[in-house]
Amino acid sequence: MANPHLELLKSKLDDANYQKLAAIDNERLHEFVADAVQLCEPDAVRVATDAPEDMKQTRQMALDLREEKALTVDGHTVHFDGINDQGRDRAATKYLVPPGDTLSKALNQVGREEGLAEVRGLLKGTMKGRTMAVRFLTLGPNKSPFSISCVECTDSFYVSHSLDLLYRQGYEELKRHGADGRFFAILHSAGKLDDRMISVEEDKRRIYIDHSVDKVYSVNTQYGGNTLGLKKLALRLTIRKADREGWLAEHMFLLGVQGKGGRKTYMAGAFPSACGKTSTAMLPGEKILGDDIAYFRAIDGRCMAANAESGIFGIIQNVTAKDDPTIWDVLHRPGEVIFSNILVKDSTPYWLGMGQETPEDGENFSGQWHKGKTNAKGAEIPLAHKNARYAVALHALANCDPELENPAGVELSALMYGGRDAKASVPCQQGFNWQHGIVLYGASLETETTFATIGKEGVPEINLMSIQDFLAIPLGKYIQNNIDFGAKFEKAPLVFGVNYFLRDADGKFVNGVRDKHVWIKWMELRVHGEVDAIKAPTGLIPRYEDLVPLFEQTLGTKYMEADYVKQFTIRVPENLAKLGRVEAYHREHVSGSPQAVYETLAATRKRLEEAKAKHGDYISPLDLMA
Ligand code: GTP
Ligand code: SPV
Ligand code: MN
Repeated sequence: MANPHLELLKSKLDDANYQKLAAIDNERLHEFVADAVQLCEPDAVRVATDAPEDMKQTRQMALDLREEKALTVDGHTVHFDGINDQGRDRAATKYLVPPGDTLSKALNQVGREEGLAEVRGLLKGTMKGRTMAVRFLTLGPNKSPFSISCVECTDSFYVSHSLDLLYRQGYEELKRHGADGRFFAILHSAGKLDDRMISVEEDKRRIYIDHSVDKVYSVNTQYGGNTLGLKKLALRLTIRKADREGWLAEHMFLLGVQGKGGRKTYMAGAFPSACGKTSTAMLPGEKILGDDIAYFRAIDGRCMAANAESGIFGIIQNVTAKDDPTIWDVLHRPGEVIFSNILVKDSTPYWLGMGQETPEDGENFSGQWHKGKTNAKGAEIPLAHKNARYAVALHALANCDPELENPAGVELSALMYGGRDAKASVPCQQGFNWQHGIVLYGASLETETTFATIGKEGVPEINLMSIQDFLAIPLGKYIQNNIDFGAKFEKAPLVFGVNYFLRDADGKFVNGVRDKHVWIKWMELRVHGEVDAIKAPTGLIPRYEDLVPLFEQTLGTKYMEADYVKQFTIRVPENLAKLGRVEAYHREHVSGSPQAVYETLAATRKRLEEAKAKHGDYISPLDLMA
C-alpha cells in the first residue's frame, strides 16, 4: 500500500468503514481522516455515504447517545446546548494567520503555529470512548459550477444528524472527483460532556479557521453556529475561494417573488444574524430558495444565484400560526425536525412568542426548569432561549422553490441589505445604481448586536454587508469585489436598502412585521419598471399612491398617509450622524476601503445638507415629490 494514511486507517477502522474511505481516490482525504483519528483517538469510526440507511442510522445514534430525545410528533427530536453555549462565540473564533500574512485588524486572529498547537492540544484524545462520524456533504447544488465538497469529522451525532437535514449528500460527488477533488475539512469534538450530554469545558471552547489549508477546528462546543462545519465555518473558507475565483459568497436569503401573469422574480437579501433573512425568505405566498447563505456567479453575462444549503437552521422565537403559517405547519406535522434550546413538557416543544399558552415548568437549556428559576448571576431564566432554533430540510416546506437543485442556479434581479437601525434609514429605498447601493446600504450597514452571538445584546456596531463575522479577506478588498461584481453585467441586479427596525420618538417600531411583504412587492414592480419612485437624498423611495394598492392586495389593510409620512420621512440629523460613524469606521478599521466608499458617503452628506437647507431637519416624502 503506497499511501501511509490508508495503512493507518486500515489498522483503526473495521473493514466496512475502511472500504468506504478507500473507495475514494483522494490522498488528502485519507490524510485528514487519519490525522483526526490519531489526534482525537476515537474508539470507533463510522463513515456515512449518501445511502438513506446511513442517514437513518445517524439519527438513531443521536437518540441512542441521548444527544437528542424524541418528541411526540413522529420525526421530531430535541437537542440542548449548554447554558453558556447558546450562540456563535465571536471571541473564541479566530483565523490562524501564517507568518508574513496579514488580515484586517478588525478580524480576530492568532499566529498559525501558536493557534494550531493550542487547538490541537485541546482536541487530543477527546474522542476516547466515543465514535467519530466521517461525513461527506456538498455546498451548492451537486454537479454544478457552485458545488464545493466538504468533509466533516465529528463526535457529535446531533451535529451529524443536523448536517443531513441542512446540506446535500456529497460522498458520491467527492468520489467522482477522485484525486483532483478539493474539499473543505472540518474537525469537531464536543469535548468533555456531562450526564446530560452537554459540553462542559466552555472556557476551552475554540473555533479556529486554518484557511491556508482549507480546514477548520472546533472544540468544546455544540451550538450549531460553532459546530455545523458547512454553515459559518465553511463560509469563511468559501469567501476566500470566491475572492480567488471572482464570484461572491454572501450571508443572504434567496426568494422567488410571485408577480403578474405568473412571473417569478428572484431576490436576495443580507441581514445580520437574527435581523430578518428567514422571516423575509418565508413570506407566505412566495417561493423560498434559501435563508442564510447564497453564492453568486456571473455566467454568460447574467447574475446567477444558488443556495449553499438545502435546509434551514432557523430562529423559532416569535414563530406563530398567524404570521408564519408555512413553517408553523412543518413544526407541527410528522417529518424530520430537530428543535434546539426550546422548552419541552410532556414531549411537546414550546418557545418564546409562539402566540399560545406555555407551561410553567419542563426541561430547557438550563436543565429542569420552572417559572422564576434564576441563573448563577441571579437573573431569571426564560422558558426557552431567544436563539432557540429548528433544523428542517427545505423540501419539507410547501412553498420550497422548485429550482433549489438546479445546477445552473437562478437569475437574480435584485438584492437588499438591512439591519437593526432604530434611528436613521427609511423602511425601504433603492440605490441610484449598483455601486451606490452596495456602498450606502451594504458597506454602511449599522445594526445592533443580537442574541445570535454570545455577549451583550443591542449594542450598535458597523457590520459590513451583514457578513463581517465571516469575512476572511481584507475588508476593503471584499467591498471592492462586490463593487466590481456588478460591473460584469449589462443589467446588474437592483440594490435596495431596507430597515424593519426603525422606531419613533417613543421607541415603538414604525412598521408591523408583515410590512416587509409590501416592500418586496414594490421592489418586484421596480425590477419590471412598473412604478416610479421619489428621489430622496439617500435613495429612491416609494410613492404613497403605489403603496396603497400593495398594502390592500398583499395584507388586506388600508395604508394611511400619516403612516407613510412617519415611516418615509428623511431624518437628516440621524442620517448625517450615521454617515459620520460609518466614515470614521472605514478610516480606522477598513484598510484599503475603496475610494468609491468615501466618495459615495461625501456625496450623500452633500445631498442631505442641501435638502436640509431647503426643507429642514425632517423631510416629509410628500415635500420631495414637489
Ligand atoms: P440568522 O438565522 O441568525 O442568520 O438570522 P435571520 O436573519 O434569518 O433572522 P430571522 O429572520 O429569523 O429574524 C430574527 C428576529 O427578527 C426574530 O426574532 C423576529 O421576530 C425578528 N423580526 C423579523 N422581522 C421583523 C420585523 O419586521 N420587525 C420586527 N420588529 N422584528 C422582526
Ligand atoms: C447566524 O448566526 O447567522 C445563523 C445561525 O444563521 S448560525 O450561524 O448557525 O449560528
Ligand atoms: Mn446566519
